[in-house]
Amino acid sequence: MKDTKTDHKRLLAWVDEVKSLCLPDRVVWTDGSKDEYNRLLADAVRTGAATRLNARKRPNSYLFRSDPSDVARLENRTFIATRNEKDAGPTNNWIDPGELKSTMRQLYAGCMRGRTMYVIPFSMGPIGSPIAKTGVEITDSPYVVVNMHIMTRVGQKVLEALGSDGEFIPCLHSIGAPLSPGEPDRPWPCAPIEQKYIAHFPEESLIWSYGSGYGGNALLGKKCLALRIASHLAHSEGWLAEHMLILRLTNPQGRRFHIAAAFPSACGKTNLAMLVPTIPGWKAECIGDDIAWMRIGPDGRIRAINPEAGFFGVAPGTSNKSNPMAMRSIERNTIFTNCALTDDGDIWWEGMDQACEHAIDWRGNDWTPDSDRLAAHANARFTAPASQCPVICPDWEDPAGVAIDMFIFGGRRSTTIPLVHQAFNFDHGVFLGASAASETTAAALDVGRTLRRDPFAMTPFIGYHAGDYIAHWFRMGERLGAKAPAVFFVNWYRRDRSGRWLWPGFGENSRVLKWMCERVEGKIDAVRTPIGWMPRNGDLDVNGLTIRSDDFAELMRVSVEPLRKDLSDAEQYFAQFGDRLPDKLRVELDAMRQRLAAAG
Ligand code: OXD
Ligand code: MN
Repeated sequence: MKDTKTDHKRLLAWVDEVKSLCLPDRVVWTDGSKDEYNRLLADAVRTGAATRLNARKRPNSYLFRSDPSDVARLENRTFIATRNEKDAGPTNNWIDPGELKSTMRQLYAGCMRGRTMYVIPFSMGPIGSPIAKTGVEITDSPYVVVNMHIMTRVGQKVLEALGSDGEFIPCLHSIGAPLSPGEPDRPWPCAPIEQKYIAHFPEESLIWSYGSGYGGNALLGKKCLALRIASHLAHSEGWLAEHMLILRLTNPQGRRFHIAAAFPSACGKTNLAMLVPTIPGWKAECIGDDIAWMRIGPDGRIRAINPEAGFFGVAPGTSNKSNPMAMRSIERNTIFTNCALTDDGDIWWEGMDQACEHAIDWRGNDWTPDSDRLAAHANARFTAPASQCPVICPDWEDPAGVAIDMFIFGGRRSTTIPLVHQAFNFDHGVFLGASAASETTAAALDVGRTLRRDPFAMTPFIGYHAGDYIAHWFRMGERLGAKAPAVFFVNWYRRDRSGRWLWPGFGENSRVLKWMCERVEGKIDAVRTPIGWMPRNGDLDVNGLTIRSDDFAELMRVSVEPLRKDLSDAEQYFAQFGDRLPDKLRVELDAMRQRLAAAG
């Protein structure tokens, strides 16, 4: 056990309490050093939990394979435990906090026997920044410790900033797999599904997670703290904690625009965050790829920081075509989870640039292209330091954040929603964000696609009632007044009748961003349509792009009938919020209905 380098009484008392409950063999305070990181990974290789990749191919990088039952976030096992069930709202799973704590205390009792309990002081946001929040995660997973090293700022310097009485958010995690004396460990120990709980107690800013070692269930700074608990805090303190990338775009004249954009999982958020513009003279720099914390600054504008320090990205589909900057970010010092291992000791996944003839798949079995299984799990991940991204913005860690010029919402829609439209005003923008939806599957074309309503891409991450959350966005708009960012809605995924994509996407999306910037600058007019402002003929720069004019017309088509159906689907969804649905949303719904009636 390392010497404890804090005299923070509440923290020490909590660590003692958890130790007495979970009964680990030893307690280690993580110091955040390179040495500690390397030592933990060397141990993981020695015990068979990880494979060190070929250092000539991918220096200082490792591959972990999870248990097949522990591969993703578990929305059904994620709980918002508020005193009053109504406060969790219809989009969250609720259990009474007393009952949940008593169930989980029984699971935690002795759950770290035979293991080391790590105490990880971490900061979300630059250490000491007024926008940052401190958390302390207690875990019995070395995999969690090394991932937290990359995804957050960890260790002694956080304790120093915390001082002897600073506020911290306690985050308790156990994989739920105690070891009896002499019992051999498994490469990825975890508890059975029915014992897994990802529990949030927002009224006391407390997180308890049990049974899963994977991603958002276990790296508690990310979805649990930076979104669910932070969204609850943001609601009461008057700021925003959002599932958004942050991007800086610079036009050929040197004017900078800052964009915060929300898309549901698997809609290309990381790709847009690291966009390489195809239009001459434009430059894009990444500030964050998943989470934005935003406050109104002294100048009355909304300013955003990325609270994370790394990328926990979905690997399959990432390639030099879809995201060259992500490929370069993961060339070294990266942890891979559930990717395939090639014969020359590198990683591989479906959608990578080069084909693979033979590999060991994510379950540890031989794999060839003839296998009827995927080589990498569809939710295989890379964990890489943000500082390794070649297009990371030089001031991405500025504690003051960047002033946001525009919000973008979007989803995966094969029909109905055009490539781009702009909200008439901020309230209309809140309506666009609130009614966002995305297709959950791209299986058979135009049959069996299910549409999931996902307000602000936050459904799994709102730590309180979703109706109150929408009302909070309207209130932020009232406070921002004329300084509120412009709001846009995009759909990169529209298809023609045969299922062919109509828009090339990736770097070409810069053309759409250029139109937005010109709108923000007030340089160009737009066409008023029932859903919002859209580009006039010739305003969207398609120079050098081979796109057929009939495809372009289809991409931009606004048809009343499908939009009416979409509106009624949204209304049915909103009905579940009852009297917590803000009046302003009802006003926007009525206005949209009237505009469609007038157009039809
Ligand atoms: C993520 C997610 O892991 O949104 O970022 O699921
Ligand atoms: Mn995400």
